[in-house]
Formats: sequence, structure tokens, C-alpha cells
Amino acid sequence: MGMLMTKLWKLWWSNKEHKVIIVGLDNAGKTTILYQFLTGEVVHTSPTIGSNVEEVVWRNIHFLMWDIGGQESLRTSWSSYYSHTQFLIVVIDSTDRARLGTMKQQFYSMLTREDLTKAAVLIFANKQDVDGAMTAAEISEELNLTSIKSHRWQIQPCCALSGEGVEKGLEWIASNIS
Ligand SMILES: Nc1nc2c(ncn2[C@@H]2O[C@H](COP(=O)(O)OP(=O)(O)OP(=O)(O)O)[C@@H](O)[C@H]2O)c(=O)[nH]1
Ligand SMILES: [Mg+2]
Repeated sequence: MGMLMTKLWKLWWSNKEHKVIIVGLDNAGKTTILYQFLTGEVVHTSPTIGSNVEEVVWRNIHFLMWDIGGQESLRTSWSSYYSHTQFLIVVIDSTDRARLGTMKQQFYSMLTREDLTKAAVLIFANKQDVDGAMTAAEISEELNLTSIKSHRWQIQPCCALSGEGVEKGLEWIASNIS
């Protein structure tokens, strides 16, 4: 009986879908990251109008990932995706110093949302391949991440084009499934 229960539990757990939403300003690399997760390859992207959704299965864990368009006119609609979110992925273009403040505002306003209180937060410091890109440590300091006590969070440098760092982010997410 014990064995059967264990098997059933494992089956149920592996079939359970974990909701992930991917946000960030336009051009940050969200869609590129989504398809890295899905295919391990770079796809040609154009700015996302609305959202893309894909089921990503990684080490037998099922994720339903929503990649939401980041253009200014679309940001007010982000909140319609929040309910039941288990993981929030924030993608930052590490070359875009000028708009980090805008992203910070968006991010802190998200952290106050009741429908995101249970979400763990992964921040991708993307485009690390570009010379002069801000490091994860710089971004962390700029966003004052260490002050965040309300959510579990992690910052991960990555390059969505080569895929470097992307899987590490997924590993962190997997290790924070509750
Ligand atoms: N150099 C470099 N370019 C990247 C990287 N990741 C994405 N890009 C490029 O950045 C551009 C925008 O990528 P997208 O994935 O479409 O960006 P997005 O965040 O989905 O943008 P919206 O859909 O408008 O919100 C594309 O030209 C990508 O090829 C990276 O790690 N390094
Ligand atoms: Mg996109």
C-alpha cells in the first residue's frame, strides 16, 4: 500500500502544472528565454502583443509558462495574469541602464499584489554576452534585492542567445516548488 501511495503521489506530482509568469520591459528577452526553456534553441522573435503560453516539461516537472508582452501600453494588463502564479520570472536587459528604474517601479508594485504573495521570484540578468552589460551584483544593488523579505527571490545572470545560465534559473525554480 505504501509503495502504491508513493507511486500515485509521484504521478500526481509530476502531472501537476506549475504556473510561471514571465514579465519585464519590452526587448528584455522574455520570449527568447521562453523558447530556450522549450526547445533549447534561439528562435526569431518579434515584439509580443498580448502573451505566449507554453507547457514546458523539465525533469518530469510540468510548468505552464506565460510570457507577457512588455511594451508600455501592455503593462497594465500584466495583472490579469497574476492569479495562481507560483513563480514570477522578471527578465532584465542588463544593457538597459536607462530603464532599470522603470523596471524597479513595476517590480515593487508587483510585490505588493495580494495575488502574488505566494510567488517565488527569479530575476534573470539577461544579455550578459554584451560588453558593458550590468552585472547581476549591480542589478541586485540597484533593485535593492536584499531588502525583500516578503518573497523568496534569486538573481541569475544569463544569455538567452547562448542559453548560458537559463537552465540554472530553472533549477532554482524547481528547487523552490512547495
Ligand atoms: N545580445 C543578446 N540579445 C538578446 C538576448 N536575449 C534576447 N536578445 C535579443 O533581444 C531582442 C528582444 O528579445 P525578445 O525575446 O523578443 O524580447 P521580449 O522581452 O520578449 O520583448 P517584448 O515581447 O516586446 O516584451 C531580440 O532581438 C533578441 O534576439 C541575449 O541574451 N543577448
Ligand atoms: Mg516577447
